[in-house]
Amino acid sequence: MQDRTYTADAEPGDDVTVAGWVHEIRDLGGIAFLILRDTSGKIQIKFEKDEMDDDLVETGLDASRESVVKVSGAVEEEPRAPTGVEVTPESVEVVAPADPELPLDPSGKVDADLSTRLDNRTLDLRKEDVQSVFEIRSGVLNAVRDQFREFDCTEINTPKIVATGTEGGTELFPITYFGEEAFMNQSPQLFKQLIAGSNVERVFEIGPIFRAEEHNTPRHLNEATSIDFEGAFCDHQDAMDVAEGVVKSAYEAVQENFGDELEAIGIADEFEVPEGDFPRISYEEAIERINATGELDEQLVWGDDLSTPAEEALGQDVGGHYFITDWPSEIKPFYIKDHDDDAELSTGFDLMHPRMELVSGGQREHRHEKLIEGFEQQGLDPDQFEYYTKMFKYGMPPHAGFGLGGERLIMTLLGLDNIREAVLFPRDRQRLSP
Ligand code: ATP
Ligand code: AMO
Repeated sequence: MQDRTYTADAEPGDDVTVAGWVHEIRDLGGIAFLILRDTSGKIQIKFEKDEMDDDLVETGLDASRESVVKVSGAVEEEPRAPTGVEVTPESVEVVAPADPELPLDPSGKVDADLSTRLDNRTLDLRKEDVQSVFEIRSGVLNAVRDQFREFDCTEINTPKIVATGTEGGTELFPITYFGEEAFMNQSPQLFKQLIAGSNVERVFEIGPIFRAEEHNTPRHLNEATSIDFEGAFCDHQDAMDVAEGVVKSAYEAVQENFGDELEAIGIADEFEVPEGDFPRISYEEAIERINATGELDEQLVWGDDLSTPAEEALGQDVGGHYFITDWPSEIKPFYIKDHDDDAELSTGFDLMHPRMELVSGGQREHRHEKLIEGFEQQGLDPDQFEYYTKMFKYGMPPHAGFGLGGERLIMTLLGLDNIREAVLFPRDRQRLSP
């Protein structure tokens, strides 16, 4: 609409046409107000019943909440109006009426449960706090892209329909691909390595990953957004530097550009950009510290994975973002390289937020024979991965990388309780539509 003015741009003295949703109608008798809402904010439309055309007053005041209306008129200063200005209408048109029975209240006065919100996402997104989450999500992905470009990375896109899994055989969604068994990809892992081994050298991808996890938790999705990095001639320390830079860039961008949105979400006062270097704690030290908290029923021993209570205990102890490094080789995947001087210790790392894991990464095994050995040790058939392993015969440089869960980044950054709040249309055990 070329002739349309955003409500936020309406200045006293302007003649404007504004269009948006009926947020609220307040009828005080002789005078009534329609609060019109658009993407930029809200504006008050004033109806003086005795002084205005009856049809115009009726059209405006009979419009049901959430109907789309278009109003033309003059903007005037009015200190009592919520934004300090109001429009005296010359014409009012109902562009799209709304059924008065709304499944949820976009004004936010009546709370709806998450399931109702997700079933009616269009209405849910009309709430300022919900819209703000997704404005911030978009801004975070922009900041992350900019940060990767600063690190000389090329953005890539890899296939999501694949022949083999990489992150543990039980979490694959099988599909039929022209009569053959195929899967939805769990991670761009093997593809990003294949590209980092070319002249492209440093790559990143922001794309969907699919995990057929049966469980229903506040921090797992069946379709998530993975922010992946892979760099040739990088080791695990370099990859940790990149992961730290990317996470910090997200916080900095939000601090710099999204003050109003933080306000709308109600966290402007407590939002902080993480300061200083993220501590790098070895797995060995991590389990000692967790055991020392006394929070767990059973003491952890070398080789144990960290349970959610263990992660939480350590998160509280550390109090900010931190890395866990030097994991036991046996609990990291085949593509993670072991330390040269100790085959029991891997170069794998996780980047943790006090609430949960955000990132996994490590240096990769780039030596062909060792890679094949790693497959066999993990009970995988290297023949199935020949498309990948054979490229390691033609000059595969040392390389390292990581995967960062996009929704976990947003969820922890904004203090959201449930990861589903960070996705427009989440896929979980119970939810396949919308
Ligand atoms: P990654 O995929 O790298 O392992 P993650 O955070 O998804 O990252 P998981 O191994 O899936 O890690 O799970 C980590 C922890 O999450 C588990 O040790 C467990 O404590 C917790 N967890 C997993 N499934 C469930 C579940 N169904 N209910 C509660 N907690 C769970
Ligand atoms: P990993 O399996 O740890 O590692 O995944 C990386 C990060 O992705 C996020 N994530 C999820 N987020 C929401 N729901 C899920 N079901 C889910 N699963 C994973 C987490 C996790 O830390 N290929 C390796 C990465 C690498 O080494 O480069 C990988 O996929 O934030």
